[in-house]
Amino acid sequence: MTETASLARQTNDLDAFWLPFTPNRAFKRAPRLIARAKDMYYFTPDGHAVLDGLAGLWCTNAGHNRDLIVAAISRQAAELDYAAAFHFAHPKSFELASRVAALAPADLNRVFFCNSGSEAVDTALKIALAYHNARGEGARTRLIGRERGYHGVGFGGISVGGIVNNRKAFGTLLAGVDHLPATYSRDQQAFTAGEPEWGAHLADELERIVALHGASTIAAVIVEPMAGSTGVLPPPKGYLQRLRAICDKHGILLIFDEVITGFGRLGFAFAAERYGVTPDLLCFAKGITSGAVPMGGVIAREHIYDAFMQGPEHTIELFHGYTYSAHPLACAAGLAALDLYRDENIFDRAKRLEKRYADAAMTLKGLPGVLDVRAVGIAAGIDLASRPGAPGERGYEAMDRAFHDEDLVIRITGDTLAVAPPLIVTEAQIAEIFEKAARVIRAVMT
Ligand code: PXG
Repeated sequence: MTETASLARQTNDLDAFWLPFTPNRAFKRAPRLIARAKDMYYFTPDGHAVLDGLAGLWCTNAGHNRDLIVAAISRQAAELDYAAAFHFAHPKSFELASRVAALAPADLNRVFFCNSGSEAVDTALKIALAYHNARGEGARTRLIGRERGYHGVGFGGISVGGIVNNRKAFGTLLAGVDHLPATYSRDQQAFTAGEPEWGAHLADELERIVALHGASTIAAVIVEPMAGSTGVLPPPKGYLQRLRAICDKHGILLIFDEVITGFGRLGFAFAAERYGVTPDLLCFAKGITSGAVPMGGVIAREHIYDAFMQGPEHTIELFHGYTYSAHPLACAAGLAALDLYRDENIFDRAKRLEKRYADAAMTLKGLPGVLDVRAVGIAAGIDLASRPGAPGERGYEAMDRAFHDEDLVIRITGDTLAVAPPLIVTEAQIAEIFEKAARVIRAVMT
């Protein structure tokens, strides 16, 4: 070790780590450090307990450091650290795929594994293109996303995504992408708990896009059933059904990005079940392992998979995959997480708590500067008025104060707060989270 490196270790130098999606300079001036976690709590290096109001980043749905998952990972690490998933496989990959397929509705029953939500999205987009290609409809190359959509940070995901800051610095992105309008209108739906009545007609914009480009050029439409990252936007009543019908009419695949909504966030294994709409491809990540090991994947309907199963049997059907697809530690963590979800009825628990959660979130209505509160499942978005000329400043201060003054982790996007705790949250903790949030909101309204 060089002298400098050894000094850096001793001083725990903050310079080398370039933090993702973080204002690095502000963070390094006043770091928010987390050293341990258990169930609903993080602990700072000095042992301070901090309530986790965001389930990690929408992923630790069963709570942190659950014994069953910890034990499964450590057993697996000792037994089989790695096995390739190209041309070989280990038993738990099949077991986990079967368990995931059993949770998904209808004939969504073929599971492709990757390592993150971004990879899941790029995988789904590539499967959609290759599916049409395999069926002799190779002219279907256009992909349709939605304004305010978040589909991770790969080039596919930011191309179909609809968040300007995630797109504008990164060149021309994928060609041939169009966007549906966002489904949110404050005038029409402020302070609605659950799915708003207004907005199903916005699905008809897909007909306009089809008329513009021609159905025979469009491969797929991708949406989050509930947009999480841009501030918890539940789908308008009937909207997803209408998208499904228009896709069917024109032979367009429908992809649900359930990276946040999967594994219980909306009270069901998948939002597809809550809304009674079956997509052709479903992206998942995060909750599959309750956040403990990186993993993502795509569930395909059987006929999609079958369309690839042609040609000589020794040939590869889909030229796509990752070194760590179906990683043994991720599969072990995934199986343990699914056991916990089942044995503790965690999805049902989320469903039962939904009304209590929405009521608690709505107590923020009427506080100064609160422009809207939305709640669905165990998720809430709270829009705060921006400080004149300084968009995002109030939100950032709220997140920082929540951590330092209230021992609470919440998420921000601009001046919108997101609150989505692990699904093991108790009624008392729900009340506590929103009482803390109320004090933070009052404090930043100066
Ligand atoms: N799709 C959706 C719907 C997501 O929410 C991704 C894809 C990408 O997943 P990965 O694993 O590649 O990060 C996500 C990720 C937030 C926040 O603050 C949300 C995500 C990630 C980080 C922060 O809302 N979602």
